[in-house]
Amino acid sequence: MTLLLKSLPARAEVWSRVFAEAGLPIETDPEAIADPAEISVLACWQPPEDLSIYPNLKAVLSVGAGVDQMPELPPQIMLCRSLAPGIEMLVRDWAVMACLMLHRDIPSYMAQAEKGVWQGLPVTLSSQRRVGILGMGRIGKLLAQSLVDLGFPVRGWSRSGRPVDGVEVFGQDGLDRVLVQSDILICLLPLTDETRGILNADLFAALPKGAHLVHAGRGAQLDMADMRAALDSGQLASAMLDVTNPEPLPADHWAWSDPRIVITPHVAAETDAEQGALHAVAVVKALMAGETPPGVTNKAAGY
Ligand code: NDP
Ligand code: OXD
Repeated sequence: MTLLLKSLPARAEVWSRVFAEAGLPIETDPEAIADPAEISVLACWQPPEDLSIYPNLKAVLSVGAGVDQMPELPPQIMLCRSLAPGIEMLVRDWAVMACLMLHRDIPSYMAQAEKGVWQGLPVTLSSQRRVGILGMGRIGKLLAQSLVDLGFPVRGWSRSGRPVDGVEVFGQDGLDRVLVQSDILICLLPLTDETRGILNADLFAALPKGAHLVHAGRGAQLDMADMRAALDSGQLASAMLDVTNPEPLPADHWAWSDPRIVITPHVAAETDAEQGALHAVAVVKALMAGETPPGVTNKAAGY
């Protein structure tokens, strides 16, 4: 059972070593494959258009947490995502930072700094700033724990409404109950048919006036024009975005120079090569044992 990795040479080197240590075969150069029928798993960000060249392919493994960049796969091919543990910790760190930056008015202080203004702004206790998290999966759960530890009251929203310690989690029909109590709203949803464009005028209108937005899900979930209108009306006070619509954000896009918005270029997480390779080993071993591989996605749900 051979895994084919489509990635950069530096990553290929790490994966080759980890697979050798695990005693499993790996290919990192599609041109060097003698018999394509030996390839059972393809690890990549995006697969080649024609997968029929690998007639025994069992699974495609995304090297990132998201799978929205993947095309529709034939029904017999599983779609997995990376569960490399560094991913959720890095996004958690980024989202805690973003939440604290908006909580402590850093965009306003950055705007004041541009003009050399030394002026304090009113301070709010974390216990008085309610946070709502859209998406209570691997990242959302970890983030919620950190924010609870910092004293923020946290509510979460997920498809299932599955309970999470210390957090009130609402299911699909509870979105409004989360929004109405979200002074800071954090989006960590996967991009699916149901979540595309979810951060729009209607959603912003359901937030308390002057709320803050943190977005690290996917750019296509955000209507940037609606966000701008909400900022202009004061419905939103500020936003911190790791993902934008479109992506990359063009150099002359209005959002870059809007003092109410802080942007990072989709860098909240990067899959650690070693951890990614170890997860891929676990995927291959599970397939060899006839077990469900870790990180397998629900194709119908889209994540
Ligand atoms: P998970 O699959 O572990 O969690 C997804 C969460 O979203 C689950 O709680 C799920 O509900 C919920 N959800 C999905 N669809 C809906 C819906 N229609 N309505 C309500 N809730 C929904 O994903 P991760 O936490 O690992 O990652 C989340 C996303 O973060 C990724 O898909 C990716 O888009 C983004 N990401 C961004 C990165 C960056 O660098 N900016 C890095 C890594 C990830 P349920 O629990 O019921 O299944
Ligand atoms: C991911 C990402 O999905 O980096 O891993 O966005």
